[in-house]
Amino acid sequence: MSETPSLAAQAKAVLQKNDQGLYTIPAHHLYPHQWLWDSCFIAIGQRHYDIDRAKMELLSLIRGQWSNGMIPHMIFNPDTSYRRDHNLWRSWVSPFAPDDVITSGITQPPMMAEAIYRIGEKQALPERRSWYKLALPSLLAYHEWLYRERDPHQEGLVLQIHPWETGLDNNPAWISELHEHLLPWWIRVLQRTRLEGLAGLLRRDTKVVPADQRYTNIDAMAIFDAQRRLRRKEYNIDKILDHSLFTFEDLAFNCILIRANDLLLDMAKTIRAEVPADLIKRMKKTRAALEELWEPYTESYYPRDFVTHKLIKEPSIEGMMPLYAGSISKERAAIIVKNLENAHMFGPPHPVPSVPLNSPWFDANRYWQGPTWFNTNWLIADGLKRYGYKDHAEALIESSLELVQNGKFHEYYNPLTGEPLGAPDFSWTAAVALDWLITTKA
Ligand code: 9WN
Repeated sequence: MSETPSLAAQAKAVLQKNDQGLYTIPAHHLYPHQWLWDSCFIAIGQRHYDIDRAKMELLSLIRGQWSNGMIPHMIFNPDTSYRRDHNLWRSWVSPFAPDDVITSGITQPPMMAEAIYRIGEKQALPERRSWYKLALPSLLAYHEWLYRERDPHQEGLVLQIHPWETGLDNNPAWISELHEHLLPWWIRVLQRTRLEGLAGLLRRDTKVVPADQRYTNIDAMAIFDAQRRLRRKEYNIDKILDHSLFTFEDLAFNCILIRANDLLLDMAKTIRAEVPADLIKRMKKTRAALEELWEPYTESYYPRDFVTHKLIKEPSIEGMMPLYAGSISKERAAIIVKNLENAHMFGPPHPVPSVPLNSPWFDANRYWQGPTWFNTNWLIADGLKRYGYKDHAEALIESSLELVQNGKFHEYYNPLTGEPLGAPDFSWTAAVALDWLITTKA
C-alpha cells in the first residue's frame, strides 16, 4: 500500500493541532496569532477535509479588515498575556482599525483571492456562487484599498512599507536597504561596539529556535525600529510617504497581486458582480508595470525603491515569482526556468532556496536568506504548470514531499542537506503538502 494516506493524515493532524477554533496559528510558541498569508495557505489545505472550516479561516481574516479596506497581516489572540504584542502595534491609534479585534497596522501578500477561489473549486456551482457572493465584497474592498493607498501615483505597482509586508522578512533586498538608509545611530553604535548581543536578551524567537536560523540581532533591531516608525505615524500612508520612510515595490507582492486580480475578475464573472471600470484599468496597468522590473543585463526581475525607482538588485526567490503572476512572456519564463535548473543558483539537492547559492548572502540555515520554504515552492510549482513546465512542477513537488516523508512538517529546510529548521509542526508546510498529496497524487 502507498504511504500517501498516512502522510496526508499526519499533515491534517498538524493543522488540527494548531487550530484555535476560529483560526489556525502558524505554530505553537513562536507564532501564537493569526497571519494573513499563512491562513490563506492553511485554507487551501483545509478545503480538502472540511470546506466549512476552510471558509471560517478566511472569514476570520475578514473579521480583522480595517474600515478603509486593509486586511492586516496579523490578528492577535486577545488574551491579556499577549499584551506586549498588542502594545507593540497599538492598532487602536488608527481611526480605521476595528474596535473589537487587535491587529497589526500593515498587510501581507494578497493571497486571499487564491484561497477563496480554491475553496470555490471544491464546490458545485450553486454553493460556489454563494461562497463567492459572501467573500467577494471584502476582497474587492481590499484590492481597492491596495490601489488607492499603495499606488498613489497610479503607476501600476503597489508599494510596501515594511519588510514584514512581503512575508520574506530578512530577504537581502530589504536588509541591504535598511542597513544603507535606515539604520538609526543607536543601532550603529551597538554594532560598532559589538554590543548588539544585548538585544538578543530581549528576543523571544531565539529562545525557541536556534539563533543561526533566525535573523541577526542587528537585523531584528532594524526591523523593529522600522515598525516603531510606522506606529508613530499611526499607519497613515500620507504621513509615511511625507516622511519618506522606507517604501519599496516588492516583486513577489506585485506578482501575487497580478494573479489575485485575475482570480478576482474570474470570480466576479461567475456571480455576475460588477467590478468598477477604474479598478480594472489599474489592474491592467500592474501587468504592464511588472515589465519595468526586468533588468536586461542580468536577465532577471527585481523589486525596486518606490521613490527613486532604482531596482534593488539582490537576487532571491523573488525572481521566480513572475512565473506565478502568469503575465510574463514565454521567453522570459524560459529564462527563469533556466535559473531553476542551475545547480549553482536555484537548483541544490532540496530546492528552491530563498536566496541563490552563488549569492554572497546565501546562508543555508538562516530564515529567508537560503532555506527552502513550502509556500514559495507551491507558488513556483503552480506557475510552472501554467507555463507548461509540468515535469519541472512535478519534480519540485516530489522533492518537497521527500522533505516531509518522515511525517514532520517544519517551517523551512536546509536546501543543501534537507535538514529541518525553524518551528516544528508548521501549519503552511502541512497544508501545502496536503494540497499536493490530494491534487497531484489522487
Ligand atoms: C512577522 C508567520 C509569519 C509568516 C512570515 C514569516 C514570519 C513574522 C516573524 O512568520 O514573519 O510577520 O515573526 O518573523 O516571515 O512569512 O507569515 O508564519
